[in-house]
Amino acid sequence: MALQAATTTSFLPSALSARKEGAVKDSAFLGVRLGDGLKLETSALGLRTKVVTVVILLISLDIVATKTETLLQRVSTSSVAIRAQASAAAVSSPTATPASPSGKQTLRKGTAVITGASSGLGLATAKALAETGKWHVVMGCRDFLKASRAAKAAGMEKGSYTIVHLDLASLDSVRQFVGNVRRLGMPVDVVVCNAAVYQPTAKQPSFTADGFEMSVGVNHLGHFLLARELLADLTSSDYPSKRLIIVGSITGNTNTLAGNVPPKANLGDLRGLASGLDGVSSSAMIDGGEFDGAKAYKDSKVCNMLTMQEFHRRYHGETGVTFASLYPGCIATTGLFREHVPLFRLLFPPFQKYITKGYVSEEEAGKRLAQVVSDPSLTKSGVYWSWNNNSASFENQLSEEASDPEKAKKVWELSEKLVGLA
Ligand code: NDP
Ligand code: PMR
Repeated sequence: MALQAATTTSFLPSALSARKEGAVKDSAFLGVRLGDGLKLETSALGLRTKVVTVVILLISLDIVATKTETLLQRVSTSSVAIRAQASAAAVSSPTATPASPSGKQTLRKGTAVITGASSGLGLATAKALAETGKWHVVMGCRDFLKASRAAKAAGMEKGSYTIVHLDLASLDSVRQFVGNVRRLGMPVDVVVCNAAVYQPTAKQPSFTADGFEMSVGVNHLGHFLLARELLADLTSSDYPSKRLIIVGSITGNTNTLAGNVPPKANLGDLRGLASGLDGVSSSAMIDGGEFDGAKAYKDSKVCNMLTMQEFHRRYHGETGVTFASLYPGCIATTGLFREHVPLFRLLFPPFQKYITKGYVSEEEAGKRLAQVVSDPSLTKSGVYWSWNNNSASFENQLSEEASDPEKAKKVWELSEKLVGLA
């Protein structure tokens, strides 16, 4: 059920939300007020010492992590010229469901395109939707074999999904993906922009095939082009509730405690984005500052949430498509944290489970995103959904920056130029 945030402060999860940007000035961590309307509630006051130790550990880890040379693979501009190939498997074209004995035509199977469906939230959502028997899932993935194994391991029925190659780190690949999806001959009823990379330990930026800093290139610009291209397909779908969903996050919202953990998201005056984020003639960061992998991720999430709203303003009236974003909860076990130091990966899930209480399993998060895809009560457009501790959805409030219409317009226009749409 959808609940309005305005009436449900007490429904907010421990994943804290605040009404006003200025409400976090006097923030402190545990069991104390963080200014008007922003409070971290924890019943673990007796555990204060342990809690403080874990917090200090996490903070130190983060500092250590940012100071540690990343050992992980760097993707150089030249090495990412991966050609997209249509790798469709198990195609089953959804058709209109025959009339029921009562003579009423029931809803045909919907088709949902989900990017990054080879693990974590994307896979859990694909599984949740496929299991209903009401959805065919097109899984847009960069690693076909991984996606295929993941779908099988998740128990997804052959015929309930199609894997199509998509590397969001290449605009060519995005365009080919769109062509390949069209060639499947299925309608496109829902698109979920879910894939993401997070590079908190990277000392230096890495770049997409088109020369954009990787986090913003994949999480925002690749999806921006994909969503713009597939909007035409959504518009022409005859499905009763067509939706475009762009996954956001609490950490991009500075009206929350999580969003105030440094480095904070801040797009500044967009000078880096305006110059192409190439790290050569311009900074690799949207605000034009020094490269910081964690900030680049959070900035990309702000772009995701702004883009959803700009889509809503420009196209909801004309197309009837519902545009939405969400924070599914802290899914602390996913591959998103693969580049973080091992100790962080060990401590982060219990920290989120027992201290912030913001933790959700991949399965639960998948059900939440599946709700945004298909629940008849979540048809409102322009909304950023969150869930309270009873797993009830509510319309959440975005930070000042993540809901700034002027910034959304500028991000849109600059992104259009970068991906070759303007
Ligand atoms: P995962 O790392 O498990 O999933 C990310 C997916 O994105 C993977 O399938 C990955 O593919 C794919 N991907 C990465 N780079 C590319 C690329 N260049 N082209 C195509 N696909 C790519 O992380 P999560 O499931 O946690 O993240 C999913 C979404 O949820 C993200 O948008 C994230 O920002 C958001 N989110 C996550 C939260 C969390 O606590 N985990 C909280 C709030 C939001 P591959 O399998 O090949 O690596
Ligand atoms: Mg957080 C209610 C408190 C809360 C919530 C819901 C999250 C979610 N985090 C919270 C609080 C804190 N975090 C506090 C108090 C700290 C300091 C100890 C803290 C630290 C922290 C780190 C170092 N948190 C992190 C990191 C990461 O590297 C993660 C990140 O920022 O990824 C971008 C992260 C996250 N915390 C969350 C969520 C959902 C994330 C990761 C995923 C994301 O936003 O997509």
